[in-house]
Amino acid sequence: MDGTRVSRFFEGIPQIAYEGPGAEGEFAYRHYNPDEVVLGRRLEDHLRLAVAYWHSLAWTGTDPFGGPTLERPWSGAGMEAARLKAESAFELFRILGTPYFCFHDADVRPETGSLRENIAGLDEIGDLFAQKMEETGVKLLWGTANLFTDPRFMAGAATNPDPEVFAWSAATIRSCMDVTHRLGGENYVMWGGREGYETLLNTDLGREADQAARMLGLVIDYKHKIGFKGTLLIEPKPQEPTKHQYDYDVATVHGFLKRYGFEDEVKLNIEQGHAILAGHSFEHELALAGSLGMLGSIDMNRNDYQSGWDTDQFPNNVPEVALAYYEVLKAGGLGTGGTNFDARVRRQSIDAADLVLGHVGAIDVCAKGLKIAAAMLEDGRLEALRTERYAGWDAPEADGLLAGGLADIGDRAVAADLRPEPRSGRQERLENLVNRYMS
Ligand code: XLS
Ligand code: NI
Ligand code: NI
Repeated sequence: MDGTRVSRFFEGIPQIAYEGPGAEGEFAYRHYNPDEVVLGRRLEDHLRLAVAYWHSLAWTGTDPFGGPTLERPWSGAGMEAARLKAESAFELFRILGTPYFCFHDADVRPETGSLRENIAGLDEIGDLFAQKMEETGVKLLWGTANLFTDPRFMAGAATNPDPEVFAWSAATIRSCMDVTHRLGGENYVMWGGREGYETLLNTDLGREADQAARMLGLVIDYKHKIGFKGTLLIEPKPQEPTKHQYDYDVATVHGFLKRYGFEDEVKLNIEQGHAILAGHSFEHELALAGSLGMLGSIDMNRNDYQSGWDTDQFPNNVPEVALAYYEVLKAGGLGTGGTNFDARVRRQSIDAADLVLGHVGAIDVCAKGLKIAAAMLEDGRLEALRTERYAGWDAPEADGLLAGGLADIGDRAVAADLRPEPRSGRQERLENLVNRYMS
């Protein structure tokens, strides 16, 4: 193993430590003190930060108009490069002090065109991960299968018109669940990849939904068969790569799970950028998942509000992140989930320092956001005002007024000559209150 190439790449980059808001240099955490206790829990245990292998190790900087810009010592095909990439990954985790990582099979092993060899490559890197995890204490937040990059998946995986692709996908998912289980992964994620359509002219929507449900049923059975105790998570996204992705948003996935009876088996991995693409805010998706009892984990990033595609930028908007964590805290925290940085540096950010500092800034934004959210919750004024808004429903008169059927309620309302008084929703006052926590 050419460890010197890895250390040369990260040369001059110190291990990042908490130095407080007054820190002078770039290579420091100003807000992320893992041991700081917030609402009775260490910050590290609230956030459960994870580095995404695909963006931070595997991505080469390509875009639809240009080739690779990010030259890494571990770039290249073959198992030797894959092993070097794994060494580099753990060096990055050490520098950042992040407790978790996430990966797809295709991020960590070469694509060989043979199922047998792909699985063998994954298993070999899995062994290397096991050893590095043992040495460093870094843990696996989730594993997942890449069922979208190779051309065999161009018409989907589970929803493909070709049953052989379904079988290939099943074999791949099984191998990814096996390695996730073996590494003590705390969740297993299913993002729809190319489960969607480009044109309705060649697509049977009903059949494809049944195929997706069939695969999910197999995954759930297998999870129980192998005794995997982690959480199964579906990650909604409305479009990209397909024109219409079936797992559009939280509400759509919830409907799908209910329709096939899987709602108690699966939770949701919610990504900021995907929420924006679906025409929602991040906090909307989180609040809805929270109210459904389905909030599982978050893919933290930010999306460009003008672009219309998934820009996967590192988060840097503290008020947005604070409102997101407010919903997370209200839902009782992340449970087995965490904060996975599904985010990448821009393709001109070619230096090792860019890669490291992209994470550092994002981690501080999350730390600050979570602390603001905790302060809002602890202070209680926002929740008190919300409760007060619905207080009428808890009054005994409401029970009397609303008893019985539509005709009973109607008769009573007419007899009482009800004239409900409009009351302010106080939005501006609530927004002003929220802004007072943000500084
Ligand atoms: C793509 C998704 C993907 C999932 C994992 O848009 O965010 O990265 O998180 O397959
Ligand atoms: Ni994601
Ligand atoms: Ni995404």
